[in-house]
Amino acid sequence: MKYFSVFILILCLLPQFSCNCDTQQVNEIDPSLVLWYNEPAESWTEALPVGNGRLGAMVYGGTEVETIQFNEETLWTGQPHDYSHKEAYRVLDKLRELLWDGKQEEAHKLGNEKFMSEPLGQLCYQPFGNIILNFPNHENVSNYTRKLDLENALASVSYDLNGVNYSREILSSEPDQALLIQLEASQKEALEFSVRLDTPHNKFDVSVDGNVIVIKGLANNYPDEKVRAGAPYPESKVTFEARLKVISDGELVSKDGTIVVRNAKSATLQLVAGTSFINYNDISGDPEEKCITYLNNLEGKSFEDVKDAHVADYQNLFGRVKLDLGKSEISSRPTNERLATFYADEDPSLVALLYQYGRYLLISSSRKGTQPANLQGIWNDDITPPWDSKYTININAEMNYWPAEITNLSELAEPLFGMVEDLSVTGRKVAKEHYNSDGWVAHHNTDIWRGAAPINNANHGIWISGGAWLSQNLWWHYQFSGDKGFLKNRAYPIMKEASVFFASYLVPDPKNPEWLISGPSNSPENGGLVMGPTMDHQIIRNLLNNTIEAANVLGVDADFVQVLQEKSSKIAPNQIGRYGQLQEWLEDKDDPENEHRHVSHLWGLHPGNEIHPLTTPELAEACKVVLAHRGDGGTGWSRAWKINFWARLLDGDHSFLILKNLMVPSIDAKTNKDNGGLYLNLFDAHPPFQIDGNFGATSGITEMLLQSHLRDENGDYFLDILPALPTALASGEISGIKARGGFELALVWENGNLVSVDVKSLVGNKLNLRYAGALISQDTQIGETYSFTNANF
Ligand code: FUC
Repeated sequence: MKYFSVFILILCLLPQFSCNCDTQQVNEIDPSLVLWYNEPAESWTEALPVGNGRLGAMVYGGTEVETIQFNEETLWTGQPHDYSHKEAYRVLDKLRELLWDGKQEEAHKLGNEKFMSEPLGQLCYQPFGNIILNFPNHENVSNYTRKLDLENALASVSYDLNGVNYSREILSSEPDQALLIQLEASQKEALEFSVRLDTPHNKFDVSVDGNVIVIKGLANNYPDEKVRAGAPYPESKVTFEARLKVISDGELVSKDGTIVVRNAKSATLQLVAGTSFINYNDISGDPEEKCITYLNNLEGKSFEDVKDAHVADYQNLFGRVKLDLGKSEISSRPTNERLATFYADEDPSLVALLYQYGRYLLISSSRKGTQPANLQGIWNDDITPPWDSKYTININAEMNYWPAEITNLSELAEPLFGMVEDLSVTGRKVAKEHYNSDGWVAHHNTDIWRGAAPINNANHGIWISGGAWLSQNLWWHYQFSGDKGFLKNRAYPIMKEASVFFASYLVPDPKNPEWLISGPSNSPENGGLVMGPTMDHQIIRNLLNNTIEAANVLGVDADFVQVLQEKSSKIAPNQIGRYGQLQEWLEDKDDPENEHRHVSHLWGLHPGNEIHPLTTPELAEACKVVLAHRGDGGTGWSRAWKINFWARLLDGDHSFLILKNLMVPSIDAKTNKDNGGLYLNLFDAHPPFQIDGNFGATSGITEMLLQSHLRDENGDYFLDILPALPTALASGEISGIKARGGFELALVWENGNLVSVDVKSLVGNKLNLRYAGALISQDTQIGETYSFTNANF
């Protein structure tokens, strides 16, 4: 089948040949909105993801055996737990002294003995199970395609066998909280298959009740082989249940937990699932009751009913941003073939596809009321997932939400805000026990139980900026929406309490006593425990300044504002070292050979806003030196971050070069080695799969087209249009992207030049539109759109 299809496709692409086999179907595909393949997935990272924020699935598209691996986002090992280490603060001063005395190893030892989370690690996210469909004798099929349609959030499979077309559509509906699979044959009574459920957990039970398969069980304990020495890991207490209902015009027979469907033309499978999780502190929910409620809600609804509601709900989010970067004949090839040659052909519609895929993945993994997208979004088939598939908050979880505001998916950040609110509670305990301080603090990782204490090892776990960094997302939400209610009731209380912590935590630097510094902490995962890593200072400065501004907007806490102003102004400044590099630490000790994946000290360039080629040209140059040292590669998320860095440095071509470095097939076809890049389903590879790189890429492409993080002397934002347009994306259009100050933009550009820009004012702020060095400033009215052409600049 494989070679036949490729052959036909090659013929169809040659202008002198035309065939009406696959061509019509292929031509109908918008290459910037559809992933498609002419073979089933062989591995999990070839399968196609669907999700409703809570319930995710990976569709393999097999013909004889179809596996749909699924997840429910609250199925984690463990149970509610307080990770703080009682009275750890007793060694805090000693840790600082050791570091000041240059005794880092002793500091690590003491930190590991007396300062770490209990237990030493956090818990992990779990797979739920598999829907397994068997289609007897569906071997030598023809005209096979499987697709993921990003415009409608639908996965589908279609093939022919013995003159019959077999198709299926799979969706995960948010309005109906269910995964649906619709199976169709083009002829009466031609559809025959069996369906069953399984799960990788040890304790479970499967039964069939009429046309419903029921699976229930208990989450496995945290995997033994990953347990770290020290305090025991909490036992798993989360229970789960899934129900799969089969509705068909054919005959249904059940046996041994399997339902067989025969002589059918169509069948609808409805999967619902739930766990006992209610919130990080409460797992007293009833999964059976949840499943029954979900299934009752589906009663009387056809697949088309559910699909219509699903598509309408999804498009309300997805349809807000349209991106057209142009396409060519090669764009119509299957996604795996496009990826294989992208580095050479730079097909711009594949860039648009990756961009929209990031938005699709965020919509599918983060909805109001759900958990935030974890390291793998919601998609995980592994009982021992990489890094536990939890939340690393020294870059990864924040990166997941970089596209939310700028790509007009603002409400999808809500789960992150919810997590930060929880962390401000658990982190208050950690501030008390570990620092004898008020306010709240979170270290470099968290899990569904909202662990906030330092984990793993003192050398990277003791890092105090997790909560401060996460607070930036709440501030952004205000900057983009102008929503003062949100600022007052949600963002400010969090930011204020995080600032309360830092107001007492910062200490004078013995060498420069007028400077306040952070520590013990580390520059994420590079160089071990230190006093005064640059990144901490940039993040804390950002937090304190945002908190000051928020208090002023709200007209509250004048005295506290004064304290913060004084603290903020004393935080150690960015420094340029002997190679002209921005220093990662207080001391000038950077190693130009070090290609470490974290480029933490460029935080002030992105996602911060204190370094910019226009306002701080020397520091911007120093960032370029750092990027030259670190190189153009790195893990998936590291490449994604560098796309954003270079866009912020206004170098579109370098930004695009890194995008190309990210858009390579992760697995080398010859050696089978996994080098990082993209898997065939366009999931980003750390390696292994980690979703942050997808979200970071979508953010980086947006930063090439629009930036809004600089402000004039009155605090109004500059909207920089096409600030880092790559040569390879010389012509295109985008609509629906957002800027700080409450603006929605549509841009058209051609041959590297702006053609037109429409700006809708959503809040009524002053507009400062900048393009190619020229500035247009004017007042705006809420709801009005202002249009400009190139000639206006
Ligand atoms: C941080 C990174 C790793 C990985 C992990 C999940 O620890 O340094 O590269 O992304 O998070």
